Amino acid sequence: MILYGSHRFTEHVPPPGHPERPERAELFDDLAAAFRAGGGVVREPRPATREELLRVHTAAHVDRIDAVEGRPSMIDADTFTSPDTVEVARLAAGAAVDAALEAWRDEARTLALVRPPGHHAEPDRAMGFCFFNNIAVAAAALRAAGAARVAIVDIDVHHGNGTQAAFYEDPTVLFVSSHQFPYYPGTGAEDEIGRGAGEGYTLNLPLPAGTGDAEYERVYATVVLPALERFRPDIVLVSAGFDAHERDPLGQMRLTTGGYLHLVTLLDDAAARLCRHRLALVTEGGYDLDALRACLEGAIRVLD
Ligand code: Q9C
Ligand code: ZN
Repeated sequence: MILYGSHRFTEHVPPPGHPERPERAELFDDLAAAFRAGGGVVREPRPATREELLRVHTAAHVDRIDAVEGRPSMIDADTFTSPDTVEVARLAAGAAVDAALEAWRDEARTLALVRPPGHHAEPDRAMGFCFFNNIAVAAAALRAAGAARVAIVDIDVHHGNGTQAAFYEDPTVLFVSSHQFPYYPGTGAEDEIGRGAGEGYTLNLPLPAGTGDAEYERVYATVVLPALERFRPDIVLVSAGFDAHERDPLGQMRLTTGGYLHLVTLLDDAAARLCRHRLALVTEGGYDLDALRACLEGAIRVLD
C-alpha cells in the first residue's frame, strides 16, 4: 500500500472551534511517520492542475476559489478559507488523483490522507467544508487515463451530494453512498438513482440515525457488494469519511472502529475479486480525533 500525505494539510485553518480542524492533519502526519518508519512509502502530493479540476468543476467555480487565494473568506455557513486554503485544497485534489492513478496503473492499494475534504463540493459550488471534489476529480482523471468503469463508494456519514452531482448522468461512474438520512446536506434519498444514461448508476442507501455495525454490515453485504459485482468496475475509489463512528461529534450513527474496518475489509475483498485489487481511499470527514486515528490505523493495517 502506498500513502499520499503532506504536512501542508495543516495549513488550511478554519476559524477556532471548527470541527474540520488542522489537528486532523497532525494526526495524518503521525500515521504517515509511523508508516514510513515501518518501511512504507509516503508520497508528497502535487497540486491538481486547472485542467484536472475542470473535468468536474465549472470554470466559474474554479475562478471563484482561485480569487480567494491568499486571504481569509467565508464561502458558506460552514466553509471558510485561510490564506493557504486554496493551495492546500489543490494539493488535496492532486493527492487524490495521484493515489487513484497509482492504484490504476500498478494494481495497488493506496490511501490519500487529505484535507480539506471534497465530497460536498458540487461542480459549481463549494459547501460543507469542501472546495474541490477530490474523489470526483480523481474519478475523472481515471476516465481520462483510460479506465472504462469507476466505482465510488462513500462511507462518510453525510451524503456525497457533490460526487453524485458530478456523475449523475454518467453510466461509467457508479456512485454508491450510505449516509444518515434525513441529515445534512439533505440529498441522498433512495429515489435519487441517476438521470438519462446515468439512470441506475447512482445508488443511495439512506439510513436512520443510530444505525450500528450489524445493519451497516447487512447493507454492505446485501446491497453494496452485489451492486459492485454487477457494475464490474476497473477500480474502486472510497470516499473514506469516518464520521459515522459512534464517537463522532457531528453524526449520530453507531459504527464502532471494528464495524468501520469490517466495511473497509469488504471493499478491499471486492476490489481483489473484481478489479485486481485496484483500490484507492481518499479521506473525507471524521471529527473525533481518537476515532479517526483508530479507523485510519486499522485501515492501513487492512490495506498494507
Ligand atoms: N449548517 C464533511 O463531513 N454541517 N462535511 C452543517 C448546518 C455541515 C460535513 C450544519 C457538515 C459538513 C466532509
Ligand atoms: Zn461527513
